[in-house]
Amino acid sequence: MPFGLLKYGFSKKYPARRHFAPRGDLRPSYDVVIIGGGGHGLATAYYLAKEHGITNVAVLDKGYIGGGNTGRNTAIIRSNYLTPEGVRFYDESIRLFRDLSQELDYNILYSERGHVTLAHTDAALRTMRWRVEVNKHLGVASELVLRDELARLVPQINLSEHVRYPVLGALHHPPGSIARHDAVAWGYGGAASRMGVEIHQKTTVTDILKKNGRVVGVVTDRGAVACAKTVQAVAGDSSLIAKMAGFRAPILTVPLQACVSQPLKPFLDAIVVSGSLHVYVSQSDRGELVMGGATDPYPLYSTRPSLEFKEGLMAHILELFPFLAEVKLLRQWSGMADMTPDFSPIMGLTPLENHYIDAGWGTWGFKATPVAGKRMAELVATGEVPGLIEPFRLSRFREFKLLGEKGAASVGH
Ligand code: PYC
Repeated sequence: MPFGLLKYGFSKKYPARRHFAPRGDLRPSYDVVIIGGGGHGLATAYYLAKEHGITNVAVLDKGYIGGGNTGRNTAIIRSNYLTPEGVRFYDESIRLFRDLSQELDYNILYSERGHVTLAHTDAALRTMRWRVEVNKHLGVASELVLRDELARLVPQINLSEHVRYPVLGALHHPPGSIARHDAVAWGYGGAASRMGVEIHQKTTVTDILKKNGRVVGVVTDRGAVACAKTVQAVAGDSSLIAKMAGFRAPILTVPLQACVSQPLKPFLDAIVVSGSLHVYVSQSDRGELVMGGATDPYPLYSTRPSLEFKEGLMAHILELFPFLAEVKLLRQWSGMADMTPDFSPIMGLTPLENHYIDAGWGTWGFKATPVAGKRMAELVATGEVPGLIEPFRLSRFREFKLLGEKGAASVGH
């Protein structure tokens, strides 16, 4: 038995480490206030402290860590996007994810499985080819596979030609991975907290104080604090906080539901996606199938799951894996997807000089957590927009420089 385990098990001198220092009073002022204690906000705080030595930072969250969208997704990580800007950005995220457990001294259960996006039509095959070429050009492993190779990669898929949507081929992306989503937030939060960052859970920002086009502080339900800079990283509430800051974000918020089955013996190694059937599924280390489908078809701020979604998703899952018919579901949940017109996120400067935005993640916020945090921290610390996130600037909508990424969505819209 490892010595560490004995030490912690038998001695009162070694209490288990808390994730974060207990919440104290808010200080009168901070160098940086980060609104939103999800993965992105905490990762930004971590890289501010670690790479830029800025530790007079408060992360404010209206709920609890891991309780928002960070814990309400299906934890898929990939970089097989359609636009070169998207591919480069998510590729850096994968590189950071690979070493994250060691970097944070916290096991995020990162597991590289391969990601398979099924094509059921010629049009889908064409888009896959396009993505493969963009990916390979940028050094990202992706390939088009036809039915024989697919049968080898994922032998459990129903490849019959006598079904509604026979599978023609797939985009295979070996780096596709899963991780434990809330552990990513706990890991970043814990490491940031150990470097002096304050994490204030159950602290709601109710206003942003401005003077001469600059932020001077924020008002919270626990009092006002002054600050030199603010970052908003509040998936699901992005338009509301932007409104407080005095500008409009081109975002519509729609619910995205998902569910998890009872644990099963491991049978599915790859992450399997079908855009035509509106299905994505992976098997967690606990054996549960983590499954999701299309966004709800209307904007809404509600995390209430529906029976209609579950019935529709199960019908589609059974077309791919008919042998799952008797499997029971354990849980169902809903997250909020902040959709932009071009399906790419918004990162960088805002009309308020010292207020920075990290928003519009739609259905890919989790997989961007490390890179968004690292590059937002660089922006906040240096005032220079890093090249990797510059294409995602808010002003692109005014400039008609959109970054159409819908063709890379796993989620139906
Ligand atoms: O983009 O891989 C994805 C994804 C899966 C579920 C939500 N987004």
